Amino acid sequence: MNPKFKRTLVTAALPYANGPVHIGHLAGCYLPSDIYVRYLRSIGHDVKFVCGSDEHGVPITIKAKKENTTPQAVVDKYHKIMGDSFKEFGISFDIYSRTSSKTHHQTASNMFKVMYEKGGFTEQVTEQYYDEAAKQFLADRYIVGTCPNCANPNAYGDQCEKCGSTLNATDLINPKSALSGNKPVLKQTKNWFLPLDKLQPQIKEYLEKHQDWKPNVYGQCKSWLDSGDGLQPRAMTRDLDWGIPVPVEGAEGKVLYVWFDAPIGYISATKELLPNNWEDYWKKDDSRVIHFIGKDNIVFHCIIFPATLMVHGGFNLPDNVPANEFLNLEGDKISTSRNWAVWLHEYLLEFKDKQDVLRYTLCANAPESKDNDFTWKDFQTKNNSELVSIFGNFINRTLVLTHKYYEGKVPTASSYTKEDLLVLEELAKAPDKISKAVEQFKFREALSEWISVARLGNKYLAETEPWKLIKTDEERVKTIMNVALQISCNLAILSEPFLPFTSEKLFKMLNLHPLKWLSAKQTSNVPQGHLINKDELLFSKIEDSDVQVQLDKLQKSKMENEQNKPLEPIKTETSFDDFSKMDIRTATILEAELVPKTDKLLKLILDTGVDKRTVVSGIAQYYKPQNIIGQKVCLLANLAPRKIKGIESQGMILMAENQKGELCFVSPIVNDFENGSSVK
Ligand code: B3M
Ligand code: ZN
Repeated sequence: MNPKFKRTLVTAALPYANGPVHIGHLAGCYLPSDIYVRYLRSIGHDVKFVCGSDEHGVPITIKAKKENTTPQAVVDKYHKIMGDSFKEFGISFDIYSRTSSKTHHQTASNMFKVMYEKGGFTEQVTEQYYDEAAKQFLADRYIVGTCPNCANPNAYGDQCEKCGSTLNATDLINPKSALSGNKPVLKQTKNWFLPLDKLQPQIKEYLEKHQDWKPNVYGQCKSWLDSGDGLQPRAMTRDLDWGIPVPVEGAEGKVLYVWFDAPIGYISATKELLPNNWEDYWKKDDSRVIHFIGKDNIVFHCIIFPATLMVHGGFNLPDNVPANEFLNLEGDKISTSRNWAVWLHEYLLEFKDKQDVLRYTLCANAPESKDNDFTWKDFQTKNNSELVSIFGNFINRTLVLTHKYYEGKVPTASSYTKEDLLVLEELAKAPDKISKAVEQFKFREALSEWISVARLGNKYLAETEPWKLIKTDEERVKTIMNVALQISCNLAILSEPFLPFTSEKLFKMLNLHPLKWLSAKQTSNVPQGHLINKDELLFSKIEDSDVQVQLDKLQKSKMENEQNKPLEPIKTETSFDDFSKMDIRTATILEAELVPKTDKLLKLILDTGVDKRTVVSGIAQYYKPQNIIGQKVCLLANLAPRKIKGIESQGMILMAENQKGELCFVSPIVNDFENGSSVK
C-alpha cells in the first residue's frame, strides 16, 4: 500500500432497498470489501467501512407498484432485511445507513445547491414521454415498446433485455406507458445537466493517473471516453415524485437523479458515523477513498461521481474502484424476478452456522476478472475437500492430540529438525504473500495462499506422524505438536479477513485473545505450558442429499418460470389492417392424393362453397389421403397462386404445429358449418 496514505475510507455499493440480498451481491462487492477492511484493521491501518440502502430511484417505485404499497413501505421493509443479512454474514460495516436519512437529504441537497450556485449545471429543455392519464413524466423503465433492433415487443425505454442493446425511450416502436397502457406523448421539460462533455479533459486526466486500476475497470472507463462523440451531458434531476426535491426555484415536482444522490450517500454515512471528523476521510491529502462495486456501476463511480466532486470541489476523488464482474448461478444469470438466486436469509436457514463456507466458496470463485459460476456441487467440493479435509482436519488433529498427550497443555519444543525449520520458515512468509495479493484486490489468490498454509500443516502432520512416534520418541512429538499449534494459531490470525466466524472459534479453542496480522510473522505465538480449550469441529461434511435439496429448489423455480412465462411472440407485430387483408375461408376436402415422386406433398381438391380448387399441401407425413376426405379445413384463399411440382396451388390450408413439429388441421368444430364462411 502506498505509505503516503494514513487513512482509508472503504465504501460498498449502496444496494437498492427493493429486495433481499443474494450471493451475487455478496460475491460482487460486499465480501471483497469486507475482506479488505478486515485485513486493513488487522494490520493496524486507520480504516472506516460505510454502506447503506439506496432508497430512491425508479427501482423502488416499481417495486412499490408491484407490491401494491408505498415506496416508503418498500424501503423500510428491505432496509431491515438487507441490513440483517449483511450482519449475519459478518460484513463488518462501521455503519449501515440509508439514503432516506435526514443527514443524507441535507447533504445531497446542499451539494447540489453549491454546484448550482457555481454554475456547475447546464439547464436543458428536452422532450420526455408523458402519460396524460397518469399525469406524470415517465421514467425510461416505465415505457415499454418494440425494440428497433430485435423486434422484442417488451423492450424498456432504456434497454432491451432480449438483445441487450441500450436504447433511448424515443427509439422504441409503438411505445406504451407501463402505468396506463396508453401511448405516451412527448412533452417539454426542463432539467439540470452535469456537463460531462465540458468536463471530459479533466476526467480524462484523472483516469490517466489511475492506469493501475483493475483492467476490467480501466478498460470500461476508457471505452466510454473514447466512444463516438465522447461524454455527453447527463441530467442530474428527474421528473419523478420519489426522491430528494431539487433545491432550486422552478424545479417543483422534480427530484435529484438517484445516481446523483446515491454516491453522496457515502459522504452522508461517513458524517453520521463520525460527526466531528468525517472530513478527515474525504478531504485530507493523506486519506483515500476506495469504492467496491459491481461492474454495472463502473461508469457512475469512475466518471459521474468524480465529475460531481470535481465541480463541487474540496473532496478527494476516488483512489480506486475495484469492481467485480458478475456471478452466475448454475450456468444462468442470477435473476430476482425469475427467482434464480441463492438468497442469504434462506441459505442461513438451510446451512445454519455455515456463513464461512459460503464466504470461502464465493471468495475462491470470485468473479474478479471475468464472470464466474457458482454451482452447488463446487460448493460441496470446496467444503468437503478443502475446509473439512485440509483445514478442519489439521486443526482437529492438532487439538485432539494436544489433549490426548498433554491434557491440553502446550508442550515445549526442545530441538527443531531441518524439516521443522523449513515449515516454520514457510509459515512466517505467509502473511506477506497474502498481504500482497489482498492489497492488489486479488482475493482469490490471497485465499489460495491462505489454504496453502493449512495444507502445509496437514502435510507436516501426515509426514511426521506423531501418533506413531509417541511410542518411541516422546521428546520429538512435543516439538512436532508445538509446531502444529503455532501453525494453528497463525491460521487463526490469517483466516480472520476471510473466515471471521471460524477465526473467532479457533482463537477460543486455543484459549487466546485474537492476535493481529503482524503476529503471524512470528512462529511462537502460543506459549509453552499454555492451556488450550476443548476442541470443536470447525466444519462438517456437506452430503449429496443437501446439495440435491438446493438443486431441486432451483429446478422448481425454473419450472414455475416456464409455466408463468408470457407468450413469446415468434413473429414481429402486425397491424390489424395487414391481418384483415387475408381472406380465410372454411372449406371441405373432397379429394386427396399423393403428388407423384414426393413423400411430403398431397394434392387436395377443396370445396369452398363457391368453387372447387386445387391446393398442394405438405402434410403427407401426417395424413393418409384416404383418411382426410370430408375433413373441414380453413383455407387462405387469396394467397397468390404458385406452381408446386407442376401443379398450380390455389391457396393454402391452415395447420397448427406443436413444439414437436407435429401438424393438425385447424377446422370449425361445428361440422355442418357452411363452406366459404369467412374466418376473422
Ligand atoms: N443502488 C445500484 C445497485 O444496487 C445502486 C448502487 C448505488 S452505489 C452509490 O446495483
Ligand atoms: Zn432488442
